Amino acid sequence: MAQFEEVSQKSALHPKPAGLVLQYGTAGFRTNAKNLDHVMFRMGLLATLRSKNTKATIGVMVTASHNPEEDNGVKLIDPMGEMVAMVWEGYATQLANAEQDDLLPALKDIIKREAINMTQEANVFVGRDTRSSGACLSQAVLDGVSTLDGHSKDYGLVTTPQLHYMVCCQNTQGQYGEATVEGYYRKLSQAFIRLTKNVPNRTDDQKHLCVDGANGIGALKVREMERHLERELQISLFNDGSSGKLNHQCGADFVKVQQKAPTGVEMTVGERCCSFDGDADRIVYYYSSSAGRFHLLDGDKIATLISTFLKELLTQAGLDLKMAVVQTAYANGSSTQYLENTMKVIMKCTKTGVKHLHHAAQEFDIGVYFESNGHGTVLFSKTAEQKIKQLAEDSTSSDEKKRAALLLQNTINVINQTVGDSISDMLLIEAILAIKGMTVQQWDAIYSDLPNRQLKVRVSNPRVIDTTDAERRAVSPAGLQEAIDSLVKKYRQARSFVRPSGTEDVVRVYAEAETQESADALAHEVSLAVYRLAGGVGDEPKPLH
Ligand code: G16
Repeated sequence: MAQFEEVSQKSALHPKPAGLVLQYGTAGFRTNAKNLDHVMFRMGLLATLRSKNTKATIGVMVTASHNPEEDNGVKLIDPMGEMVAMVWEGYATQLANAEQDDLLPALKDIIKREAINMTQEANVFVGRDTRSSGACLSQAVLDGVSTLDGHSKDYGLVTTPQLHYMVCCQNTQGQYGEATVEGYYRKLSQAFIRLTKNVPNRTDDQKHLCVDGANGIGALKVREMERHLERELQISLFNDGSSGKLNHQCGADFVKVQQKAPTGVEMTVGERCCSFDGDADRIVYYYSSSAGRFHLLDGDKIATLISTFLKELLTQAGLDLKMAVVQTAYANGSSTQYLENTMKVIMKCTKTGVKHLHHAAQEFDIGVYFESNGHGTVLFSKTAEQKIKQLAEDSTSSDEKKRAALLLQNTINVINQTVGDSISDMLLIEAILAIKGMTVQQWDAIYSDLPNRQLKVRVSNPRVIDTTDAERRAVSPAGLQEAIDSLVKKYRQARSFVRPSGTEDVVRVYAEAETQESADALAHEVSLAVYRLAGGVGDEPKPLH
């Protein structure tokens, strides 16, 4: 077939560095941008196959999200805007690692296994974040698509969740919205304005928010969106990319892991601030108190705020819908306890990676899922959406029920259900705070986080660590879990786990305990155990204090 000859010819223009082995990790491939040209070309080929296979549009987002500027990566998006199916992650890894001569056989193998009709049309949407390597790399994706005669649409600079949204809109024939960036702004901002417009006594302070754009794509896009918000939300934007470096000492990952304010943000005492990450699919909030203390409101606090709000509305509406909150092992123990025991919400715990949380959330009428790092959204089942719509349109229902149903309807429209989305989550949080007349301090006071610490340990191969029980226990290397168990016993209210990162070449260590000193000491001791038992490289981890 002519297509296959072209694959052979064109792939030679996107050569694979010999011996390089990469894995489709937590959220796609991620490494130094210099090593990614062949991966991008091949992901263009794979997305075309996936499109033929599903008879739908597929998305390819060129981004390394929270990683440093010099890295890049790629995330594949399935027809409903969700992360690509697991079995295709495996194909992605096979294709990325095939040496030049093995590429065509690897491609043919996928075609055979999935019984793909190569005469079927294919459509691929491509987007990229602001990394300087992005333009060339997305061109390589487009080359891959055209090599297999696929059609493509290049959205250029967009946030990751915007591309997920476009894919979903396209495949639902516009039912989810219009597959344009303007359409996205219109849908979200109209819902936000409907939610907030009639809130009585909203002060200027409540309408004002400081946003740290991480010097990335989120900064560009939030600025574009602002004019649609009719001053119902007034944003002071910092780290807008005009001078600082992407994700450097700023952005959601920095703020969450370091538990401190980003550089470049002028915060006044008590002011509500938030940070996006490098591709604007995560968000965390924070403020500083008069004593100079930094207060972080992470994904767990966001999930609590949203699920409390939704539960209240469901009660007011008299709707019997099953709601659950999905978290990962990183969820602060206090948040899980509060949601389970005080709020009486169904709780689920999955492995890290929104693909896992998303699937777990789909099992409920309303699934609120958030990772502590601020990556999350809310999913509504078709049944839930229909019941809410019926109630909102029912002329016989009481004013209270109708009001709750209308709020729920607009809430659904402000949310990007395809994936976590900094901009959409920000609008939802701002609307909830406005409707509830709540300050960021009152939100923060819902429960107190257990002090915690996250560390990274470099080892020669992070994958020697294997885990079970939603990553809460290590099954290898031998002796590691026993070591963690005996360290945890030394501290009160303590918990710790370790797992290989799927986006960086490190092992992640998490510890929480009754005091910050204990959490820090435990995290350090567990890091040492990892270093010694899992083949640490470089210097031994040093104590934090
Ligand atoms: C990605 C994933 C998240 C995950 C994070 C860290 O985020 O989408 O679900 O929590 O990586 O993963 P890991 O601990 O395996 O490195 P992002 O925002 O970087 O795409």
